Amino acid sequence: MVNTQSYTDRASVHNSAVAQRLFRLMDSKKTNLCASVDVKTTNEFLSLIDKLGPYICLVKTHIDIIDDFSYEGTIEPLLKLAKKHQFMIFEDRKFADIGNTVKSQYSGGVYKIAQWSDITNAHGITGAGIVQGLKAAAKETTDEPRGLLMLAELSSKGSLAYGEYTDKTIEIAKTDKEFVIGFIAQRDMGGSEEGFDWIVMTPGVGLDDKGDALGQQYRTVDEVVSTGTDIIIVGRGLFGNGRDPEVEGKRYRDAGWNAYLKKTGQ
Ligand code: S5P
Repeated sequence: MVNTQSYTDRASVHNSAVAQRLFRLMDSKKTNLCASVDVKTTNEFLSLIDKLGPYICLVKTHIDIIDDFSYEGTIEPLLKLAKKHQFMIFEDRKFADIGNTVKSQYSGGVYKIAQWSDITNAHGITGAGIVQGLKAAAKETTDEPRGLLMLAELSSKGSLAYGEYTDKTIEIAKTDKEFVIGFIAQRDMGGSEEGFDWIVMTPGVGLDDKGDALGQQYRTVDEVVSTGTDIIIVGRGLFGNGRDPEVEGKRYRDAGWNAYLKKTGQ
């Protein structure tokens, strides 16, 4: 059953400090829009985020596609923008290895994701050790709260993540309901029936396009929110094809918020 409680009500009962903060932020800024900023240079990245900042609750990064990445040049200004505009950060790393390996990948290397990203995500393919490994890395790296999303379903054509795979990924999520805050999925994952409160974030959202040439498939904001999405993830719909990120940011923010008000009967 789709969760029809308000974000604020959910904030007051959630086990995770990351989820509480996110829900409160969404209600205070009146937005459930996550901007996916897949661009190649630090300049483009920061200038896009500065423009989209007022309309979003979350920025989703693929930090490894930035050609001129540096911690000082890319991450420090990103953290300043997060303060200025009040949004949280989600590195879409899609971890998919054994616990011991993801532990090092999350905390170390060039990107040091656990230091700066509030939320990250992982595939269930290797089993529940991935949750334990990532949680251990978060605890060793920082005192700030961190949250994990499990990839239960994907938006792309021919994805193998459905049926039993999705069900088993939900079982993995249940192994730690403080660290795992929800799913990347296309619909409600049954949280509210079972006493869990999963946050469902959905990519593959577009108001103008049906998909791309490489298997991406888009659904509309109303479609995804009415079937259980809490946060809409939009990338090229906001800035691709010469689109104006300020115009589109406002448009997707309003569409997402109106769909949420409709779903929760407010
Ligand atoms: O199922 C998925 C999961 C993810 S995280 N489908 C996706 O498209 N994504 C990510 O969402 C993808 O990696 C990309 O960063 C973003 C979608 O971007 P868009 O430009 O197609 O909106």
